[in-house]
Amino acid sequence: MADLRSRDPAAIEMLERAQEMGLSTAFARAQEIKPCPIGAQGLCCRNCAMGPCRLVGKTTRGVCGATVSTIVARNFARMVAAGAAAHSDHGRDMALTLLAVARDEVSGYQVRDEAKLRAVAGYLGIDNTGKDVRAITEKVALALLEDFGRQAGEIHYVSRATPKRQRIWRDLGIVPRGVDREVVEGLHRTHEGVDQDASNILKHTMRMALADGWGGSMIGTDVSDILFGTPGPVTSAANLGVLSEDEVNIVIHGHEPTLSEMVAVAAEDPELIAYAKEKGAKGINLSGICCTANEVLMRHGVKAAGNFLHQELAIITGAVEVMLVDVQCIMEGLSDLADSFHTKLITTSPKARIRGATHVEFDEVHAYEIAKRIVRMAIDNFPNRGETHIPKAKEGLVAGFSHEYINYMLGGTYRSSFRPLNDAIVQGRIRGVAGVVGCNNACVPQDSGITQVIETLLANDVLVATTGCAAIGIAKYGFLAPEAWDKVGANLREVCEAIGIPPVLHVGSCVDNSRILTVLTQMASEGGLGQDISDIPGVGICPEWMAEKAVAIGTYFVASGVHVLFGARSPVSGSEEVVDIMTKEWPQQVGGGLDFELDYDKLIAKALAHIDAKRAALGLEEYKANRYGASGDRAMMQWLAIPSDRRSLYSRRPVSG
Ligand code: SF4
Ligand code: MSK
Repeated sequence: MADLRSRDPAAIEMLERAQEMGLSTAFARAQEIKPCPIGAQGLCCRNCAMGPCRLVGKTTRGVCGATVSTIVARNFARMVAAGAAAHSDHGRDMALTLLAVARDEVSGYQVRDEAKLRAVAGYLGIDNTGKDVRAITEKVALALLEDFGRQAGEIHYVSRATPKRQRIWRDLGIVPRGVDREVVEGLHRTHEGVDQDASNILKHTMRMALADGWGGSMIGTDVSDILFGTPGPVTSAANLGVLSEDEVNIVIHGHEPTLSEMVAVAAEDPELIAYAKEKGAKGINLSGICCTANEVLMRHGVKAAGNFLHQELAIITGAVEVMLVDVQCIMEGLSDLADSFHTKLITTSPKARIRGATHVEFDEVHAYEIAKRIVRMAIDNFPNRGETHIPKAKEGLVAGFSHEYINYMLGGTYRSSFRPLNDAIVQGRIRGVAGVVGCNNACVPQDSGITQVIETLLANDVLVATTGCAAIGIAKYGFLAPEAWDKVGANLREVCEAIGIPPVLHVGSCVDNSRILTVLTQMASEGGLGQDISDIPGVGICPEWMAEKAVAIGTYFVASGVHVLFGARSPVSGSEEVVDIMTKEWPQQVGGGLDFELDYDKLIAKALAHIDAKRAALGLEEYKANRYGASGDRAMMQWLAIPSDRRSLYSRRPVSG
């Protein structure tokens, strides 16, 4: 019988060790703590001191008279507000770093991708032709920062959407003005006694989410690319087996790439490597957890120790000298666990401190010195290591498919285009596309939903793009490696082999879901698949979500025209009216709906039915399995056979824009 805690044998191995050692983990706590059924359905309101009001049984109104649908909608809106705030605060910090780079206020950072800088300047209406890169950088940073505090008008990147999408947003009155304004207004509207119409609350929820997707997150992605380089394919590995028995293990965890980029550089500093050897280690081994892992994986090939539910398990190996965290998705339980081993848990953000952790505050001005100091702390801790137990499991992967690289790989430097992808969908070689994203959730078996969904979509010739913990999750089972072709439908396999891509494209971290918006917009603009994202045979799926950020992402995809399915939990099941608004009213308004479907078989069936309905609406031929054979040129296999230090001789550079 399948283990109900995780599909990953490495996780089970570590959970057995935890049990033997009497250690508490999220897996165990999820069994012990039964979720409140009232709150889980969105039916508990604690927005004022006359409550909390729990609307169950005969209670259909709160003390103030609030209805079930108002309360469920308000709770959902507040989740989206928090999620949008988290992504956007990350984006703001990136933009502030860019400004500091332009003004020479920091050392260690620079504009690494000038082509991307010029492309972003173009989106912002800034003259991008001059030679003064510093001046362009400053103008770009200031324009991006305007998008947070703007009081009226529209955020800049609205202009990157298709004309049809822009019209839909304007007609509905949901074009975001400024990121901060939409989130503040969302919290105001959901305060006791303000907006009491579920449909109206949820309409503003879309506006907040759009401020995230086309604002904060897209800014986060663009600035990271400008400062650290736009990703192209890299090979690496995932799972706890990437930890090393004889090297100093530093695990970086969280979200923002500013510190982790510096640590990646410091870990290769010959002086520090020599110091590690002095202490008896063979070297320094850097790996990542959650989205920090994705950021440094796709730019440096740094290995991924695991996804969200692996953070505690990494410490339980006893082999981690330092776990370095910044913001988001960091479990407070890490602190107690670290106390049971020699591991130093180091917090770095003034926004996120944890009792019991060592705090080394990060600032961009002294970034490299701080990174070196932390690496040194890890080395000093190596001799304190006790008994270790590192699972062997790890899988190879190819990551780093930025939208620029996808564009380039389909057509080459001089004819970059989404035409081959669109043609493959039109012909039925690719049935449709799916973004499979999001977290692990300790209340469902780890990775089970992610793998079932992706395996079945691939077998049905659906091309999958993935981000966040879903990306690391699926990587652990080998699906980001070319061998995954064996598990792919014959039609899709032929296309992947011909282009030279794995069938699951690793697109990045959580903020990089904005790359999927860009890809979909470019597909819509290419022609042949309608005029807008909502016409494309595609779906968004979040099988194992847990974070408020995930519902913000789901909502901005819906508002951008994508039909989105969530597994694991429904935070709106308490109100039929809210469910109807999301599944019936939203598709009428914006072309996409949000459907919480907890049965994975049904979720997959709904996704395929939606893709087929979109194909039919476009007048495309009905999809047929095995219509095309497996005859591709195995380009990716050949590419991987080239030693990594010689690959640049063979591969053309991805272009920005
Ligand atoms: Fe209860 Fe209304 Fe107060 Fe909510 S706002 S806690 S429903 S009285
Ligand atoms: S880290 S938000 S657990 S995907 Fe981006 Fe993973 Fe979800 Fe955090």
